[in-house]
Amino acid sequence: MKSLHIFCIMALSVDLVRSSVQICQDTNEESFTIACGSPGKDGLPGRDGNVGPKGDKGDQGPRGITGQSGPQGPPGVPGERGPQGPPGPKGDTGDSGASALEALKAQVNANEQELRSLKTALEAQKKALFLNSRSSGEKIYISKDVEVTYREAVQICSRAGGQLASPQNNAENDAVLAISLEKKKRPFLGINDIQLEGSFRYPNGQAIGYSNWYPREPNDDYGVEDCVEMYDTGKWNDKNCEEKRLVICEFL
Ligand code: MAN
Ligand code: CA
Ligand code: CA
Repeated sequence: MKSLHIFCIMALSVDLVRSSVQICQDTNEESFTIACGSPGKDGLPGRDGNVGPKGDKGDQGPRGITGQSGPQGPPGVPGERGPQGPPGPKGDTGDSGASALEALKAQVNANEQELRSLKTALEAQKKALFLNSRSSGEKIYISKDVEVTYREAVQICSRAGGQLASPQNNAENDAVLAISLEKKKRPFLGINDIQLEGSFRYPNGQAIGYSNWYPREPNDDYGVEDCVEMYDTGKWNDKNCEEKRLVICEFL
């Protein structure tokens, strides 16, 4: 059988040229059986073979010479419009125009009512401010009807956006006096000599340019008087800052 195989392979090398030898694949054995009879008729074309294994990657070719880039080309033609998408989900039922108008009218009415009550409140505030404040020139003085230490009084006025009353002329002194008489309480002024004994200054640290001391004041009694109170005559007396006096703030 082996010798026949060898013989046939030899014959194949000669006979393939003449196409006179039929090569058939035996599906059971992994070998080819070559029938070496007289040449028959050509058979039907065989089935395509299986795809062979992938070959090795080839070597990289030589790098090309970089050419100069040419001018930019014209913009491309716009693409065709895509197909229309499916219709979206149905929207919520909208208000009718009439009910929207009613809602708007109700809102306007509510706004008008709020405006009326704000105006009323503003008038009341103006009245209260007029009754509780005194103005002199640019300054407005307003009292918080409480008696506290100097430090607390400074805090109250500062938090309100003003400062402790510091009259700089007779008119301003009179405005502060009017509030003091109305409240029947002596106020503390913002003026003090806390920083340097005998050197009275405004809250901003500037030396005072106006004073209205009671006779023989300031006397720094017991060496503890660095704040200033106003008597019911409008005259000033230096006093212990730990005493409690009326709060009168000034606003510019
Ligand atoms: C008290 C205090 C002092 C003031 C004298 C005036 O002792 O009010 O501040 O200077 O009276 O006699
Ligand atoms: Ca003093
Ligand atoms: Ca004094």
